[in-house]
Amino acid sequence: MKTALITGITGQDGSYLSEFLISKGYNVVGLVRRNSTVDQRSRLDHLAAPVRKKLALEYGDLLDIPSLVLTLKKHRPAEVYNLAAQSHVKISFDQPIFTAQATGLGALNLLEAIRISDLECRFYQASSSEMFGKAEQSPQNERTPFHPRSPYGISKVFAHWATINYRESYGMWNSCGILFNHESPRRGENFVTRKITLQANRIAAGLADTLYLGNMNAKRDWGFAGDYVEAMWLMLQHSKPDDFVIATGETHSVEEFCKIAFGHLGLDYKKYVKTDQAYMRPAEVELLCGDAGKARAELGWTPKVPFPQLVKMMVDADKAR
Ligand code: NAP
Ligand code: G4F
Repeated sequence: MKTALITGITGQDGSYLSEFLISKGYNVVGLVRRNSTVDQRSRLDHLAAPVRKKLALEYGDLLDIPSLVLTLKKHRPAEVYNLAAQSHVKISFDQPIFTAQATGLGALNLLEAIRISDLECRFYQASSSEMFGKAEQSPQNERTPFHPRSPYGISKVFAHWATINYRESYGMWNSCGILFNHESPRRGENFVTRKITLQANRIAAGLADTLYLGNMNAKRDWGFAGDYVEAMWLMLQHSKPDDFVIATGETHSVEEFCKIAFGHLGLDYKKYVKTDQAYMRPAEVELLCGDAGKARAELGWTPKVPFPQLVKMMVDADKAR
């Protein structure tokens, strides 16, 4: 029975990946930060017994190397998925140093911890389409140059190259998944998709009357998180470590997302959505669209949930809540 370590297990992707790996028979170990409440584990609550027996949580932090070494030595995982990060792009402008430490240096800390522990494992780094930023070409693939536009983006570029450098320098089995935006009913409430599906429901229920957004013209390649965690696992089952773009190949604006979400509740978004400068970014990524041809050809991965279905799934889940 294989053991996998997931950093960032309390996040959106961590919860889907845990479920996925447990369904494949893995024992899953998750790194959790100390918090004044245990609320941050709500995305794992549904993993009740007997599945829960396959899940162990260890206190630790990417900024605390001894906690990483201790966890690695205790569990000797065959696979390590580094999903932990300060992952909010706008907030990275408010906390650039912390973001660089957690999202950038954190990955290097984990790579060093693996090296120090003399652990032979396969390592997955959660790289991001934000690294393309002001992209020179569309769609973006594994050969597209990076032009990050935020402290988050530059931190992910650092972590990405650190992962590749440790592969090239020390022969470590390291793969980077360059994932485009992926969403779900478990998405954090201050990312644009979930912010829209939550507030559209509040408006439909008569509990609110306005949704304030930033740049509604921004376009993203949005897929379903459940599909994307399968790609992470496939990368670590591949015959060699490598880097892959994971995307749907379609791009849609924030405004289009609003139209479908409000429309699904029988509302015209134009009556309720207003722009507010507070949600604009100092530098914006205007358009992302990924070419996942390499993942399709080499991993056999394809996305399953189309865009309108994803939006409706999120609206319905918030309605039920
Ligand atoms: P998320 O919901 O924001 O989860 C982030 C996770 O990282 C949380 O579990 C958080 O713990 C943990 N974390 C933050 N700082 C940490 C630290 N210093 N030490 C240990 N844990 C720490 O993110 P997500 O959407 O699941 O994304 C997973 C990963 O994929 C992230 O690295 C993200 O940058 C990357 N990514 C995401 C997307 C996307 O569209 N979702 C696309 C490309 C790449 P707490 O719960 O304690 O805060
Ligand atoms: O939902 P967002 O905050 O996601 P963003 O910035 O694309 O980042 C997400 O995807 C990345 C992959 O490319 C991940 F690496 C990253 O960790 C994160 O998961 O914003 C999407 C777009 C942006 O252009 C933003 O300016 O929506 C625009 N937007 C417009 N109004 C807004 C808002 N974004 C947020 N969060 N809140 C708004 O009110």
